[in-house]
Amino acid sequence: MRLSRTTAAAPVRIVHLGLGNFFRAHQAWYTAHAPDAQDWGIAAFTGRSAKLADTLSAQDGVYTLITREAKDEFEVVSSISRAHGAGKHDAWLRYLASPDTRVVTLTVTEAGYTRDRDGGLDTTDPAVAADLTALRRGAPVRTAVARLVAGLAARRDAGAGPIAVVPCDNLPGNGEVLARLTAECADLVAPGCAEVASFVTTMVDRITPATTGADLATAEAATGYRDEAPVVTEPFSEWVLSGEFPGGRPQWSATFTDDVMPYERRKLWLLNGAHSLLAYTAALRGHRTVGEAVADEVCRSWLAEWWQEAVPHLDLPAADLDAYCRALLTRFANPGVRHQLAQIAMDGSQKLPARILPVLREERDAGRLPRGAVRLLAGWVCHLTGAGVPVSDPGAAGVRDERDALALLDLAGDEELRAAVAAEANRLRG
Ligand code: CS2
Repeated sequence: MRLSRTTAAAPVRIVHLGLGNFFRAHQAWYTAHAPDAQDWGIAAFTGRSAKLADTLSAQDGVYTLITREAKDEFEVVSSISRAHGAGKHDAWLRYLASPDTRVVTLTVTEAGYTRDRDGGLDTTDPAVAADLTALRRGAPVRTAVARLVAGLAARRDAGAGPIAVVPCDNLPGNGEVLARLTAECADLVAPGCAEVASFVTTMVDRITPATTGADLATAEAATGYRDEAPVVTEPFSEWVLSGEFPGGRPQWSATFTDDVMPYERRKLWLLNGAHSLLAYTAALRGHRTVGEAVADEVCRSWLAEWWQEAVPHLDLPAADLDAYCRALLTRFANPGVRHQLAQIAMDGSQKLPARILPVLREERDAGRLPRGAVRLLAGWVCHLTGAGVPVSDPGAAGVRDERDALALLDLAGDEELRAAVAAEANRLRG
């Protein structure tokens, strides 16, 4: 029997860009669990391929969330009322121009923000340049910022009222980042349209690996129906938000605060930084998943070293941070979540600045050479130069050695750091 919807779909009031596993384990799940879920349906658009939208549409938007630890728990999540492929530009514009829509959420990955080295809109990126031309002609666009600007312009022209824009990617100050990019894009093609948007900054967390064929079989055996797109995730989840929702929002069971930054830095440095460290270094010891890596005491000692460097730069009580790191080790060791190092290794040039640079800079300013950060960078250099998991990072094309790699992070001038990274990379290569 095929999975299908058993309750009426909620009216669409949220539009999402970046329909994928993380969104389905996180924001869609929070929305499904809100006490007013029946009022807040989601229209979710994929970022590129329409495949997942087609698969979900064939089962009325619903899917199975498999929450894994020692055993599996299965639940059907039904907050996605409509799923659309990325190419459905007119549908996107219609939702954005509707007064019923109150919130736009985004999960487009770090690279999806198409920023230049200064954090502004990268107008030299061919996809961005093509979209700017298309926006001037009112033609369909593909990049996230251009899609948002097209939608906001349609909303402003329709007089549909203000809307909250909620980026949910691992970037510090993601609300401010997206506000800047949107304003820069709007200035070029539709001045003033971003005024209808209230940008919300968020920290999001839930470890969500790619789904495997075995997961489909497990879900079918346990539930008795066939789901072509289940999602596996861990029990832990966290969502911290700061900003205004002028048109309302679901009663999400999340943390609302004035300042997301302390949570964001804690998560980006301690969790994501640790992930990247393992993705590049543990792979050199033959491991393929985060779970395998943390079963190796050498890798655990590398994590401890990085955490010891990062923790003193965080503005949260030391005991809480200690507990946070211990909990991370348990989360990383979760036997049910087979999180591939290759998945985490992708797009390092976009991910590493948020994950290690603030700590590294402060350590260097204090005259120290932090070994954990050096090891992470050395692992990344090994990865980019052919050791470890395969490279998938358009932003790091053409890197030949540690000089090229460090230049991507604006660290090229630090000769002492370069030498340390080169020496460590040699050690890691064995
Ligand atoms: C990971 C994140 O792929 C990656 O880069 O570090 O996706 C991580 O699993 C999530 O941020 C956890 O919330």
